[in-house]
Amino acid sequence: MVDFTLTDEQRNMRELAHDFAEKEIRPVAWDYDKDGTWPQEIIDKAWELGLMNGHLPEEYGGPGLTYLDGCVIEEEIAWGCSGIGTSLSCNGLATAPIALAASEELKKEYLGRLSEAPLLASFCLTEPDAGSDVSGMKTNAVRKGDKWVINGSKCFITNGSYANWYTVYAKTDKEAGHRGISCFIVPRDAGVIVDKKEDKMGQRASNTATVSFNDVEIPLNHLVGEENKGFKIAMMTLDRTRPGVAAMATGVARAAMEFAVEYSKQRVQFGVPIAMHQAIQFMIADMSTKVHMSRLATWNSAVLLDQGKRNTLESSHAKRFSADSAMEVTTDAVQVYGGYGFIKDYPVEKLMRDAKILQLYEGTAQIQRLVIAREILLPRRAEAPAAAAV
Ligand code: COS
Repeated sequence: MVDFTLTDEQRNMRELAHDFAEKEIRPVAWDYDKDGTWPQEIIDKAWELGLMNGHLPEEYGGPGLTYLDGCVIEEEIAWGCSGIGTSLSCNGLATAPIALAASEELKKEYLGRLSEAPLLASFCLTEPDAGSDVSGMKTNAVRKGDKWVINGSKCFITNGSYANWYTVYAKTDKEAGHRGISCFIVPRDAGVIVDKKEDKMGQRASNTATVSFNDVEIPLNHLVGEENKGFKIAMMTLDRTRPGVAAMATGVARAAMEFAVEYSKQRVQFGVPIAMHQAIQFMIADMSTKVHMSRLATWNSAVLLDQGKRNTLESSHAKRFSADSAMEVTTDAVQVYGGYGFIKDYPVEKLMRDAKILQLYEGTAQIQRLVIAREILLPRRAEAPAAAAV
């Protein structure tokens, strides 16, 4: 049956998230953006209310929400502020590889930590010379006695300055390309260095840092999954987290559309509210279609995961379409505001800046197209169900 009717429980969750976004996030979002303020207070409150770590399985102290539940929550939070939303949801990215492939011992310890306190974890894949091309990474891990020794540097790491532990990808076989990458858990206190906090165009309340590993030693059992199987773990992780980014993009687009609708009813030009002009009506109509289609694509990609199916194609469809739509809708919202839209006193200027990163992080719009093209031309879906052991 094709049915996207939310259950009573999902509607309640959406209401809780919306209420939180409206009362706790919106009133401070533009101030936090201005100064790039770290939203620790909001993180603590969201954690208390169960608006973080929804994905954590019940056996490790989490609520075990579905992927669809997560998308419903993330759209509302991003409607409030996608920068704060990124800070709140990043644990999902760091923990997906652990839930997929880590030993029971690691899951208990590291997933358990996030259930017990409002702590953060970061996902460390990108490097200065290895963004889209994951296999080009230089960070390496070498086995020495009863330790792994990690050396290298990761950039653009969300929550990097504040993370309690890091999911780190490193080369364990330099000659083997993508088949020579492994995944590790690195606790912060193992000696992780946080080098640089980025000063960003948008989503300024989120923290983006460079983290480095200089002879950082971790126990052998901190390898996640099998040695040299990290690339697949990373790809399977992104299949699971791109729906969340698509949901955030839907929230940003929806917020921009709502502001544009309100403004168009108040702003009078040529003797009538500008909403009476067809030029504006068509922009509003396109915004509404894009928000609607973004949500449908997002929910579809999440539901496939909840059904235990591989969603690589749909996840990239959702991420690509929703992020591009958020950029278009926020740009048009600025257009509806006219010159005022370009001024920081008006809300849509921030939304347009915030939208840009949605087309960049967790795989650029071009990488999503690459994945889509490959899935169409060389379908792999039969080969690997979503929950396949890595
Ligand atoms: N699920 C499971 N396995 C997957 C997979 C997926 N979604 N996607 C690829 N794989 C597997 C392939 O089946 C292949 O397996 P074999 O080793 O058995 O042949 C292997 O992974 C390599 O796949 P591929 O040849 O497609 O790898 P490429 O090096 O060409 O890279 C892209 C593919 C570009 C899609 C990948 O590097 C990517 O997603 N880059 C963007 C990374 C990103 O999003 N960065 C953002 C930072 S994270 S916030």
